[in-house]
Amino acid sequence: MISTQLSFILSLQKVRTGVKMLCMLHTIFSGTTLPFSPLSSRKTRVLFLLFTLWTLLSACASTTGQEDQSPTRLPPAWTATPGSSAVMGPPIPAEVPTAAPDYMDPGPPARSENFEPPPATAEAGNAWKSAVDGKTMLYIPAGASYLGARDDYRLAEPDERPQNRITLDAFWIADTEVTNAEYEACVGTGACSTPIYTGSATREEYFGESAYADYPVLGVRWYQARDYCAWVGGSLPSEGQWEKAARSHDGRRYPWEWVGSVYNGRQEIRLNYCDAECTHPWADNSYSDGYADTAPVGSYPAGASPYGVLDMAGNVWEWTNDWYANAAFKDMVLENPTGPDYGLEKVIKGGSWMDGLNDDVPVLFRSSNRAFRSPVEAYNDLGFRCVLPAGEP
Ligand SMILES: [Ca+2]
Ligand SMILES: [Ca+2]
Ligand SMILES: [Ca+2]
Repeated sequence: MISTQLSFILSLQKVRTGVKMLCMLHTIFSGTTLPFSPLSSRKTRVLFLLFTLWTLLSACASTTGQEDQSPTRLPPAWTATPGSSAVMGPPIPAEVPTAAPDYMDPGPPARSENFEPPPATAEAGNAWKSAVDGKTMLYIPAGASYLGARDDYRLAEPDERPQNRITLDAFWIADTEVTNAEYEACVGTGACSTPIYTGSATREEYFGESAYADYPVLGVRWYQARDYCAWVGGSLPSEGQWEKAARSHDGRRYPWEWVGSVYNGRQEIRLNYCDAECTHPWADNSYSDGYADTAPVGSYPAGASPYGVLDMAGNVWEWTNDWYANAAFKDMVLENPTGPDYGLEKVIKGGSWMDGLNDDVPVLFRSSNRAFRSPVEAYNDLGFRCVLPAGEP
């Protein structure tokens, strides 16, 4: 405040000095003195006041201009939150992308008019048949289970940690992956679209071929899998639901108890993986599961989970409903978790015919293993299965 008054007085002094110098110059060059003393007449005072006012306004305008060029001013993309002095990063876009720009998602179809809700309660592992696709659904009771790998399991990856104790409502899950014949029936009603790829890794014709009717459908985007599950009246499983169906409530590492081999005690192999038939360099030549590519669904009863769910390890990877995030298990919702709100990839589970063993151990097929794929892409080692809520949805 004091400095403002000082500068005002100084500017007045400068004006007075300027007027006096003009008068002196006039006297020197004209040889005559002015007929009035500067600032003595009323007219001159008015002129003087106007001149002072103009000087002050000019000074103010130039000060504002200097502030505009100040380096402390925020760049346009960085904005302060209204009502806060904190400077935030670039604003998060209001529209979070859920699909590649070239894919227009029309949204899921209505469920089939044949839909009937499954029973609200049953015993663990009880079976019920869907009236829409004829699929056998198995009951997974409500309660606590584990999601993620134990801290002392050194072969697990960081995105499986920390292990969480979650609780889930009861639900029903398909006993096997969705087959070509089942998916074809959905396409026939108009609720589903044809797979992006109709061949498989080793078969030129696969989808639509009667020889492969009972094999898992391949080449479907996440959005197509979602649509099929909407048609049967359910959804893709959350990662929590998928993992509980695979390893039960006791948090075992695989759907079965590990006894040092991919065979059970009766020499029955538990899964379709990259075995002796497989043509990849990492093929395991010591065992044979009978298939170099996908196998008919439910071919490995020795690999059933405690609830009787089949192919939760191997045959094809399976889409889940959840977006993938590396740190999804840190500070997660523990009751009916549904994963991050958004992401770029979807979580897939279980491993496939293309994946091998590590030193005779099916490490990659552990139920807590997580991988991720783009929801708008389709793959020849990835299928899906659906879940239904217990009782009326
Ligand atoms: Ca195989
Ligand atoms: Ca599988
Ligand atoms: Ca992984």
